[in-house]
Amino acid sequence: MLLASTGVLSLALVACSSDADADTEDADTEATATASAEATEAAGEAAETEISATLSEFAIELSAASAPAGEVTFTAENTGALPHELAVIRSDEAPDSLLLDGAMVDESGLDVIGEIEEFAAGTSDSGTFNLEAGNYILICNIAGHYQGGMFTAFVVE
Ligand SMILES: [Cu+2]
Repeated sequence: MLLASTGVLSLALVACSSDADADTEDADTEATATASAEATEAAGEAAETEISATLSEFAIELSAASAPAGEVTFTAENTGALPHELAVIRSDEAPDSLLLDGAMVDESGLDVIGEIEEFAAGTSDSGTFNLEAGNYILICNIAGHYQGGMFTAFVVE
């Protein structure tokens, strides 16, 4: 009887001490993560931002209208019935005032940073662009889609 009680007591002590170890490890991990975030800020490294874009007929909706300068990843979901694309253009023009060439925006005089090329309805695609501070316009430049309303402003600060 006495031996059995001692055994239970020992087990309880072991359990306690292993809990304590686990807590200490958690605290260490948090401290490391915090220090790392502070080091990144201190070094002035470029931010990495993720923005969700929803493409449909005929609109582009973003999860945020701005981002800090740096790497911006747009994850675009095509919720429409047609293929769509997402082009990133640096421009101070109003989003609805780009010059047309037929049924498409004339990209020849524009600062096109890059694009997520045409992808099918019901699918998603993503693209990462290194964006400097400035004004941007995101468009879908499939014939007729810009005129339909597939444009939106985006600001990089
Ligand atoms: Cu489109």
